[in-house]
Formats: sequence, structure tokens, C-alpha cells
Amino acid sequence: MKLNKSLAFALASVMGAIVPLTAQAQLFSDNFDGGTSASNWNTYLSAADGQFNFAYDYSTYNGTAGVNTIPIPTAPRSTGGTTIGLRMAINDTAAARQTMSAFPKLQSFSGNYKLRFDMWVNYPGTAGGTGTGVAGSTETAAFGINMPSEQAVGATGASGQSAPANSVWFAVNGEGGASATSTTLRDYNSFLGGTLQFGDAGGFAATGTGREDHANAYYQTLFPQNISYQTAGAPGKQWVTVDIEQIGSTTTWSMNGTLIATRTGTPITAGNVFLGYFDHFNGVSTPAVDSFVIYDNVEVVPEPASMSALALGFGALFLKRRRRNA
Ligand SMILES: [Ca+2]
Ligand SMILES: [Ca+2]
Ligand SMILES: [Ca+2]
Repeated sequence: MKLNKSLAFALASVMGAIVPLTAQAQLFSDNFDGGTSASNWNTYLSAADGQFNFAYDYSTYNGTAGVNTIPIPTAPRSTGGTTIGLRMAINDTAAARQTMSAFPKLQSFSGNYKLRFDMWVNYPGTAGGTGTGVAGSTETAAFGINMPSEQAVGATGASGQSAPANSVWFAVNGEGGASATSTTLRDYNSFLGGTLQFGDAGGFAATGTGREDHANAYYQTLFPQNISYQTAGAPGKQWVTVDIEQIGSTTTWSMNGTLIATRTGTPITAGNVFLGYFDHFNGVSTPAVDSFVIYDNVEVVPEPASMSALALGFGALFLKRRRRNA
């Protein structure tokens, strides 16, 4: 049997535990700290009024005086207290519904794997995106896996927006501003292609009425109001760790380790991952500077996470996948 250098090193690493398995298993990662991440991603805008900043120092954000006064801290999975991330902002001047998405370049993932990232959804005003001089706060963070093609991903609708057919993806706002009965946008959104899925079709873990709304007890428990400007039941203005995981043909969306939605029998089980942001409404939010999302510590890892029993075989599989993606 002929072993190439990489495989020999991987086997030695696995058997000798020279390199931690988790680090070795990572299929993709970006913590943005080097300031050069723009070259790692393809970006797509449905219209001109969107800004990607791949080297944003979020510690510099002060917000609007008297409203957002607490600095954004380092993301929960950062090391060394770094504060560089990916900032997306949209519809700050155009007054038109728009969407934007970023895909890591030349990546495709299949089998059992997980997209994990830290996310901060900001919004104007105080709890619920309200306050003096505050308007149009509802903008929405979007993310998904197994995208068969790349584009600005959005709900089918105005300005020709759409998503790849049969893709499964998710979206959430920061301040719970979507109506519990809207037919086009909720606070917690589960999509098939460009079409919003409700209740059981969306696979929501929350029960009772308003299964996609921030007022539901499930979300109120997950995101309790614990600082003065935070909206109970919504993930805005705090760091949350998001997982999108595929096992077989089942895709799950979790936030801070709590299941939000489960989609079974997904039609597409391989493809790229994406992070995005959209404004479902025409109106520009006020103050526009306070409406944005920050992503940090993005990684794609194979699942299951605990690989010790399978380490030897998995090391080889990982190398095969890396070569395929190279
Ligand atoms: Ca970072
Ligand atoms: Ca905006
Ligand atoms: Ca709501």
C-alpha cells in the first residue's frame, strides 16, 4: 500500500493525537481577523444599495447617541478578544426591497456536515425596534446550506428576487418586528426555494400559536430580555451562535444550541453555504446606520462531531473531500 505524504501525516496525527481532531476536520473557516477575507467570498446583490465589509471592526460601532450605547463585544467563539467580522447592510438609501448574499469561493459540501457561525443582528431604537425617530427597523439575516447555485438569495417577489429551486434556507430578524400572521415574512423564517414555509411545513420546533413569531413562549424562553435594549423573543443586539446541520436528508437550524426548525427529506443534499441579509420592505430604516448584521467565526465541519471511534477512516475521507474541493 502506497501512502502519500498528506495521508501519512493525517494517519500519524490521528493515531498520535498530534493535531486536535476538531481542527483537522474543519472543511472551511473564516474568522475575518486577517483583514483579507474579501478575497475568500463571492458576493451577490439584488440591487446596488448593499454593503459588504469583510474587515469590519465592530468594536468601533457606537450607534446612535442615547440609543445604542453598549459596545459590541468580541464574538463568543473568537480567540484573543478580536473584533473583526463581516458586516452587511442593505437598503440604506434606495428605498426598495433588496437582498444580498455571500458564498465562500469554490466550495461545495456534502454528506453529514454543519455550518456554524456567530451572528449579531443590530437594529435601530430600543426593544422591538421602536423609539423617537426610529422607523422601519425590520431587516432580516439569512443563511443556508446545500445551495446548488450562487445568487442573491431572497423570497420570491418584488425586484425579481428568488432563491435556487428546492433550496432549504432560513432567516431571522433582530427585533421581532414581523407580524405573526404575515404571508410573506415572519420573525423566524423557513424557506423552500423562494417560498416561505409555515408551521409543520417549516419544521418549527415552537408549538401553539405564532410558531414563527417572537412572542411565542418558545422564543421568549430562548431569548429573555436581560439587558435594557434587548427584545424578548428575538436574537438582536447580542451574539448568538447559529448551527445549520445536515444529517442524511434532514437539515436542522439551531440557535445557541436550541432547535428552531427541522426540515426532513430535503430535495438537495450537497452544495455551498451562504450568509446573507435582506430588507423585505421598501422603506429605509431610520437611523439606517443602526441596521446591519455581523457574522464572525464561520466554519463548516463534518458531522458527527465526535469522531474518535471513526477517526482513522474519517481522516482518509476528509482528505478525499479536501482534494475534491481544492
Ligand atoms: Ca473575527
Ligand atoms: Ca438598511
Ligand atoms: Ca413579531
